[in-house]
Amino acid sequence: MDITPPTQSVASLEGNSAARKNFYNAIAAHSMTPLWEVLHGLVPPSPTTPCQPAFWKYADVRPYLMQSGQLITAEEAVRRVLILENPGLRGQSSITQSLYAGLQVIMAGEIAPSHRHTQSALRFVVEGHGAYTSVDGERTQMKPGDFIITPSWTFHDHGHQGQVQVDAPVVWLDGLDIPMLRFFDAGFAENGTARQQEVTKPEGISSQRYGANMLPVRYTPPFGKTSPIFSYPYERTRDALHELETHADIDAWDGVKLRYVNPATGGSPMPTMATFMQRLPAGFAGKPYRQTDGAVFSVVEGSGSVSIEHKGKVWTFEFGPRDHFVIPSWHTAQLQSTQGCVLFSFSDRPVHQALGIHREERLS
Ligand code: GTQ
Repeated sequence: MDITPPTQSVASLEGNSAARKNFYNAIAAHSMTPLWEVLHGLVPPSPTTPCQPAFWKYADVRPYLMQSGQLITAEEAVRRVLILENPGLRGQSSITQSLYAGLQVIMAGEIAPSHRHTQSALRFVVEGHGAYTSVDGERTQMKPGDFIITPSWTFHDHGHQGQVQVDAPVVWLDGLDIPMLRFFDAGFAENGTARQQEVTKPEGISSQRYGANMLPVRYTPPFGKTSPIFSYPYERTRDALHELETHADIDAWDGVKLRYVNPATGGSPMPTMATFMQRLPAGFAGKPYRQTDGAVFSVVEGSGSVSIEHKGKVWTFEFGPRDHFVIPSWHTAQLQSTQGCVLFSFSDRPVHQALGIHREERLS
């Protein structure tokens, strides 16, 4: 058997570039393209996200939120939101490749009409009092620091019960899995038949039924893979973090960090998004870490800084209350706080975990 390799020399192969171009053009007409030209980018040695570290200072953002309140009503806008668009993903309404974030503002007396969609939503209340959200016939009051859920395909509307022209607007962070559902082409939506859905249940009933570390004996999940609790009030989260800071070990990377759970499963509150609250004690200088799930942060209390490093480039954001920032996938982050602070964050970690692709490195 002849095992001599093909005799074409490297030099003559290089002379092939015109022939290759012709070949690529020929196959392009048949909707084909050569893998060898793109292979390295398709399976990179480590994540190469276009998502950039980004920072929104609330003092810069707030005046625009208030201006939007003069330009359009919540009713006309349906949702009066300024999208926090990642500078590396402009035009895509995305804060990371898989996640959407925006700041929604509702003025006293306004209503954001009822609709539902397959996209899951989280609300993290940033400022103001008097707003509520209704989900599946139950109203939940929104207070600063509360984490509230809108499960996939449940009718929801928002409102502000304060006195028109008197009470301050309410602002919350919306976190949705919009880019993920767009990727999967699995988005459906419809409007409610009424502006506001009928309130059919007493306020707080879901917390009483599912939120006391107990479940009904014959529990069936009311919202599929999503937590049966709509509201995780800040009061309880804050107390837990405060006690843990005083009486438990402080993690060298995270400070004191808790994840919110679906009480029926112990898993994340929503199938696509994990949510966290952490406290950095005063004088905390965290060790560096990186993880595949890019994360969006909302600063609740206190101040500090985050330093983000990637491929020799460094970003440093000095943050205070109501500021927002993003740590992209596989960027090395280090948290620091002189005064102490509380940080809310969310990411697409449950999806990474479901797929068995989640990676985390805690560096020293
Ligand atoms: O409140 O239903 O920021 O449907 C984006 C899409 C909020 C909402 C957003 C939405 C909503």
